[in-house]
Amino acid sequence: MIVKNLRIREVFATTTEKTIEVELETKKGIVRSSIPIGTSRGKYEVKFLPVENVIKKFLMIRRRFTGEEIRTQEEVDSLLRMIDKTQDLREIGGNLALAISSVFLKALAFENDMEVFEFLSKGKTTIPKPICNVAGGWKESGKSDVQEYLFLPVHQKSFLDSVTKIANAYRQTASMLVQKDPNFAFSKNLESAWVTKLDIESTLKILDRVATENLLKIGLDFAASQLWNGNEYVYSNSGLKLSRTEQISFVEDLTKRYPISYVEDPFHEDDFVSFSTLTHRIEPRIVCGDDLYATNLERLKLGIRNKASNGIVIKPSQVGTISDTIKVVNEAKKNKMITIMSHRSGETEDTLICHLAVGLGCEYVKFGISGERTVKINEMLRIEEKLKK
Ligand code: 2PG
Ligand code: MG
Repeated sequence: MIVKNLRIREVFATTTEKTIEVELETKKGIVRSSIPIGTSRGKYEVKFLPVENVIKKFLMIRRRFTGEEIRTQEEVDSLLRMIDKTQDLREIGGNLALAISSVFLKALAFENDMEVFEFLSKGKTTIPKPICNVAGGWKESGKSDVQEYLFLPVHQKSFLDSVTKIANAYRQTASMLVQKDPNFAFSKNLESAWVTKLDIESTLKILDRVATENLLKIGLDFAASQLWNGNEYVYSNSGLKLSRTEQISFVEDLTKRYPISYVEDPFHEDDFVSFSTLTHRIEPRIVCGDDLYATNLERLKLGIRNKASNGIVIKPSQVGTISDTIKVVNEAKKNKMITIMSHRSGETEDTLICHLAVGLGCEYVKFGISGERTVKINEMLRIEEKLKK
């Protein structure tokens, strides 16, 4: 595949911040890739450079690709790693690296007349299950105790069936919040989840009823690096202040009293030991690391050695290239960990993560359920239809 042209432009993310879109032209046609923006970025992620800097960097490195013949994803990603030798891609920016890496993945699939998920998958694939953010708060809308309250299916008949149940549950959650939360005003946060400042127990009582009625389970993303003040976990709405060991017992107790089957980042991003204790105590529930691993192979290996968790959140924008993303998914799968391909709070209409999730055989996809998040949900439905043929 010969690169005829490679272009960049500024586009908007759903947060109204600017991000980048890279466009690749070959004899076959044009494909594009745009990059999401995280709000609570983990400290182990690759560096995200401001759009103006990225454009300058792009103009400097574009000639390394244009006119070249590219045959594999590895060629693109090793070239990127040769151009920027820093681990965290601080020279060109993880956002620029991923835009280039992923646009080449799309072009290579296109060149082979395949959809990206088909191009990536080896043999038979199954559709992942959805985990959807339905309520919360956080930086953009005032803190809630837990960054995200999520719903996930118990068993999956089909992706469509699971999402239908979650969508019903999402609407019912709003009806219950109207009754129980005097401040509830149908506001939505950056991921189009309902904003509530009810404390954790009151929120879980509502979600328990709704989940049970819809045959769903509850997930919690504590994003606990944001709760940790260096000494204890501070929950502003409940007024709780918990030590490391109290936090372990607190989360364990919640999972035993409510139908919670998924817990993300219950401890700050350096506490492998508490992760390991909790995982051991509450298995087979999923305990997974997002900021803990930052989709980084070395961090994942550290987690595996410590038996820190049985699940890992995968965000390509945390690591910067498609090849690195694939390595992390494969290592996690080799160690029987559950992989959850996830959106970020700032998204674009790009649906690549759907294809990566299916093509790499992830067990779950984590999206929002409402608003612009339906772009991803609907792409999953198209893929599901294709898989059934
Ligand atoms: C998370 C995400 C997405 P961010 O913490 O899991 O839901 O947020 O945008 O900060 O990656
Ligand atoms: Mg998270």
